[in-house]
Amino acid sequence: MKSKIQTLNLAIKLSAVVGLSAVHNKEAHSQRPNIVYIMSDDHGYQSISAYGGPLREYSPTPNIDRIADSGMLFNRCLVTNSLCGPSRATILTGKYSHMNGFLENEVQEPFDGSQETFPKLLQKTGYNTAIIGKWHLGSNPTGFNHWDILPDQGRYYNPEFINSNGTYIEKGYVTEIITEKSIQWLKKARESDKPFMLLMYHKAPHRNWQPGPKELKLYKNTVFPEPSTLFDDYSNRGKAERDQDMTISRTMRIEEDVKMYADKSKIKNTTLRNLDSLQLAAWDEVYDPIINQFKKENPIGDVLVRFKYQRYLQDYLACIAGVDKSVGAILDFLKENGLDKNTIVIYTSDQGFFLGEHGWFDKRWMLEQSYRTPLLIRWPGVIKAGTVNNDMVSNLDFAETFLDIAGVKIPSDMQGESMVQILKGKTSANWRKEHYYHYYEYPGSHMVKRHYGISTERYKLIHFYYDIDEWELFDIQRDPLEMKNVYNEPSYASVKADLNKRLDKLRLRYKDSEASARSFLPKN
Ligand code: SGN
Ligand code: CA
Repeated sequence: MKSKIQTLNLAIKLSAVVGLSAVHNKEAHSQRPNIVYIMSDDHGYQSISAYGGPLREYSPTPNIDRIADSGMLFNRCLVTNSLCGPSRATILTGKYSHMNGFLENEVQEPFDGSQETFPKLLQKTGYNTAIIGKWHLGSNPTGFNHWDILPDQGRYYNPEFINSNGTYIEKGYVTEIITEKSIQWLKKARESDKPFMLLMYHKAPHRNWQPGPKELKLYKNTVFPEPSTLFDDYSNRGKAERDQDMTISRTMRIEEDVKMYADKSKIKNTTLRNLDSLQLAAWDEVYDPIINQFKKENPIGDVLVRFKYQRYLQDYLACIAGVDKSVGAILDFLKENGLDKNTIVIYTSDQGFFLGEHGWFDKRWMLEQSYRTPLLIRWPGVIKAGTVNNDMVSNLDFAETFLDIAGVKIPSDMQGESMVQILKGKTSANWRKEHYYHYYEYPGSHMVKRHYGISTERYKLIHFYYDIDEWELFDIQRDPLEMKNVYNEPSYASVKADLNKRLDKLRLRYKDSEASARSFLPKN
């Protein structure tokens, strides 16, 4: 009700000056579009029903799907470095990690916030800008009229926030809090004549996948289909696949990840310590029966892997259900407040995620599930509703796209491309046909070896370096599950030679090289 009154007030205020029909015209045409960019943390495209995978019947995402229905769904949005901080730094700067200086999360200097970013440029040219949620770049945000962020990874329950006044705690569940804060900010932003740009960055569904109070029970009895590669033995591939530490069987922790806590009296040593007694009671009501059953059955071997996989998906997808509701709340707010027509809504994740494929969770690889991130964009009047796009786009392109949308000059040292022509349904003939990738965080969590590579529509050529020197080539057309390295097969000799040349050219183009990679190696 309140929102309708506000809409009316605004309309009356403006109609006094220009007349009511002109208001609509003014709002639709002369105002630069608002941008609401929603990003979750570790959301694999496999768990968005609009992407059509086998999970869609079990855990639909009706609100994220609304963006696909009214906008464009991207099938090949690729990241430059599949990890939280580096992806966020690339999105802000429009540059690869070696150019913006943020290569990995763990031994990283904070993000250098003095460099050029798209929020700064939007702010300078008249946008009201905000970041709310998980920032994860070490330094405080720059280029925002308003910022209210989680420190580091943030907590699911009763999280701390940091804003320009300092650190404080909010009671409740993080996805709901970030949504509410965003709506409060949008309410103020709509009162101003300035166009706005909001980055709403969710923490969910990041590990350890703690669902919100409203979603706790959602999937507790659901049995999800298993990926065909759940029991991958990594044959036909190299050391990198064999030596990682990210398997459901070995790496996933039975207590903190799967929530089968053996002794609840030790809760102060776990990530459940932040729940208050009511939140904990609601939690126990759901998990205690599962724990009891688990203790009784005491599964081992493959049965235990299957059990862990099911528990993982139940919690992960319940987190997604919370994010999906958040997207719905934002779309509803925009519509109810007459902002939907002139606001571009983007939904994406900082990277993809393994949901049991290759027996894994987590990300980091230039392999499909972590390299490819979901991207859905709604822009009424520009994007044709219900479009599916297969062009090779990248999180490297986001900064330039937003600047282009806002009519702001794009700095010449940004390394992506504006996607505006693609959004208009007019992909240019020389749009990229190959994409460059470089991952650095090793040694580190999950022990995925450093690698860089090139992907084309059909192939991926990957070089693992640092403590090994191994190459892998995947023929995605013949081997979509990426189970067989064909690098040493004679029949691929010419493909390999061609990709090698193109990889060299990409490295030159983006100013990456062995020397630059070496300069980022740990010094000891
Ligand atoms: C934590 C997680 C890892 C995860 C990294 C990076 N471990 O270290 O599983 O890969 O974050 O995630 S946990 O025990 O703390 O959950 S990222 O999204 O920030 O890149
Ligand atoms: Ca992430």
